[in-house]
Amino acid sequence: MAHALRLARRGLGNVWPNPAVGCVLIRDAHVVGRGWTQPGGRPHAERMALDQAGEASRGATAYVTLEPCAHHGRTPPCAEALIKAGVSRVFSAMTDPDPRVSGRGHTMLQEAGVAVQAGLREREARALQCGFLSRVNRGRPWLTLKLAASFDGRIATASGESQWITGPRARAHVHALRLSHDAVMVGGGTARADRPSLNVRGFGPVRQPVRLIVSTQPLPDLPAEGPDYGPIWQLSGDPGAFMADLAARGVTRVLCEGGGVLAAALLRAGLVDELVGYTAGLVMGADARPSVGPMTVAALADAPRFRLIESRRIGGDLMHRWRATDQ
Ligand code: AOF
Ligand code: ZN
Repeated sequence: MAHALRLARRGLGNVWPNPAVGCVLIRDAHVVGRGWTQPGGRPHAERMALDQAGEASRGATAYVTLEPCAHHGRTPPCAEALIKAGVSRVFSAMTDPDPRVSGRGHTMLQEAGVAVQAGLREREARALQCGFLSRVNRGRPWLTLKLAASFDGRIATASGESQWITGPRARAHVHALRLSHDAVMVGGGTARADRPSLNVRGFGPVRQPVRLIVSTQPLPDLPAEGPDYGPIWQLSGDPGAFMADLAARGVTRVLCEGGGVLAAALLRAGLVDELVGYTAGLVMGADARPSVGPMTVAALADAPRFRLIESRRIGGDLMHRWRATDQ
């Protein structure tokens, strides 16, 4: 299952609106098939693993990071495919919250005589599936807020100079972070001032994230959609409402890259699930621009709280990740 979880991770950011699932087929202590959800969400992980295994799937054990699906989409359900292929045992990490599945996949397998054990490494599977779970259960995408700033939390000098605060290694890491999200979001001010590319570079041909710009003003001229750029969607109004709208359009994971005004609005609305900070060894002082704009926090108890989940050195900078305390 650990192997299946690692395979599943490959789909993050390029399988929306579907979850990123991994599947490993074992027979006689050998891996006979490995699969993960393909770009765009299809084929599903199990289909890929079964195709790889061919006849070797007969009598095999499947490790799947999500309950195999039970609904008829463009292709037959994975539960049925596993049964037909003669898989004799299925370990799944968690039940699929999609109302078309939600337990039916496990039941279908059991009724066909396949031994099913659900809940293996469930905590890790849920953490990996946070975007899909958020879309289905909360009706909004998972939101990661990334801030690259000086030691004292500043993102530009008073005159607006911001290139570069963090080093090349940290900036390359941001591209990997973008790659694992369905969409990359910035505020209108940042879009006009910095003209950020909001694309993924350095990973070969990939499914580019949707570019999201939060602004009521007309957008600046930005590169057209193509192999190097995702589509552009303009958003405005109440953050809770546009986040719900994004989920309705299938988006499961959003990475917001500022600026300070948008970051403050998202934090104030309690919409930020994860913070990713890149902190540089540079001090700019209170007259420089802050990474988060005014939030009018009256008491410390009203400030959104996060718990540290990872910290490490990247090049000459510090990368740190934090989860909202309710996540
Ligand atoms: C699986 N394996 O790899 C994935 C699953 O639109 P469809 O027909 O592709 O179905 C999407 C639903 O299938 C999705 O909402 C989720 O319930 C499940 N995703 N299931 O067995 C997979 N990605
Ligand atoms: Zn399926």
